[in-house]
Amino acid sequence: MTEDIITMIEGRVGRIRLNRPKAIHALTKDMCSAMIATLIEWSDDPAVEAVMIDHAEGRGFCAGGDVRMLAESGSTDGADARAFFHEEYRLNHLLFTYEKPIIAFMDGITMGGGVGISQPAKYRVATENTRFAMPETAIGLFPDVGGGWYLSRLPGRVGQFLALTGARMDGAECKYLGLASHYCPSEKLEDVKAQIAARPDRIEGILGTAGASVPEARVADNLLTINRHFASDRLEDILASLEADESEWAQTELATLRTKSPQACKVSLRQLALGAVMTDFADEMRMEYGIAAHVVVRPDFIEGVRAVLIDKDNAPKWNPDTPEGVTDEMIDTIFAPMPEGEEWTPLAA
Ligand code: QUE
Repeated sequence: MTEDIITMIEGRVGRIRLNRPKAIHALTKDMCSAMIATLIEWSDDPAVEAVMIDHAEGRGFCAGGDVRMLAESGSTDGADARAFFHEEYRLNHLLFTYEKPIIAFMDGITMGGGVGISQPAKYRVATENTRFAMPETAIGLFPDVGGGWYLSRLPGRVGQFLALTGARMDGAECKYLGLASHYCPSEKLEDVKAQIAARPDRIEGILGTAGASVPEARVADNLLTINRHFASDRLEDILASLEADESEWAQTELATLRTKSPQACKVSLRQLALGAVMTDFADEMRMEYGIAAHVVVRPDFIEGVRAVLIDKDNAPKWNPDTPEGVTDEMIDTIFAPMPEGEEWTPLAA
C-alpha cells in the first residue's frame, strides 16, 4: 500500500491522514484505493466508532487530484484518467453513504479532490486557514467529485458562482454557506482530535465547545448580487448581466470568467442544473464519470493543465474560445451516457 496515506486507530476512532506534502496532498489513484480499503475494513470493526480525516504535515488539506497524470493520459487514450476518476468517485460515494460518523478537518487549501473527501462528511471543520474552491473551469475541467450535488444545494446561486469563477472561500465563508458544519481555530485542533478519539459519542458537543465565535463572512455582502448576475443557466446571460453592471465587483468577476474555458463553464452550468434535481448521489457520480471521460480527451483540459500547472503562463488558448462557439450539440456529446459496460458503478453495498 502507498505511504501517501497514513491510517491508524486512536482511542475509539479510525484516523485517515493524507501524507503527500510535496503536492499539497493531491489525491492519486493509489491514495483513493488505500482509503477505500481502510474504510471498508473499519465499517464492521466495532473498535472504530467514527473516522477522522485530516492531513499529516505541511500546508493544505488537499489541493485536488493528480491532474498532470490525467492530462498526460488525456493526450493519449484517456484510459488511466478514467481509471482514476472511477476510483476517486467510488471513494466519494463510499464516504457519502458511510454508516459511521466522519469528521473532515479542512485546515488549509481544500480544493477539487479535497472537496470530494470533505463534503460527504457529516462533520466538516473549517479554520482560519481554510481556502475552499472548485477551480476546475481554469483547466477546462468541471467541478466534479460530487460538485454538481453540493454546489447546486448551496443558497441561491452561490454554487453556480463558485463553479464558474473558482472563487476561494475562507473558513468563515464556508461556515456561513454550510460548506463547513463547524468553525474551529487551528490552535485547538490537536486537542479537539484527542477529545473526539476519547469520546466519539460526543463529537457534536466537542466541536460546538471548541467553536467559539466565527469571523464575519465577506460573501454574505455579495449574495444578492451573485443571485442576480448568476441567475441564468446560460453562460451568455451571466456574461451579459455582468457586462451591464459597471460596479468594480461585476467587472472583476467578468474579467475572471473570461479567463475560464467556455466549454467548461457550459458543462458546469448543465451539471449543476441536473445535479440539483437528483435524489441519489450515485446518479450524480455516474453522470460526472461520463462527463469526465469525455472532457479529459478534449483539447481544453490538456491546454488548461499546460497553461496553469505545467508552463504556468496562465494564457490558455481555449477551443472553442467564445461562449457562442460552444454549441448545445457539443455539450450534448459531453453528457452522453457511457457505453454499456463502461459506466461508473458504486462499490457493492
Ligand atoms: C484548477 C484545478 C486544479 C489546480 C489548479 C487549478 C486541480 C489540482 C491542482 C493541483 C495543485 C497542486 C498540486 C497538484 C494539483 O491545481 O484540480 O498535484 O500539487 O489538482 O487552477 O482544477
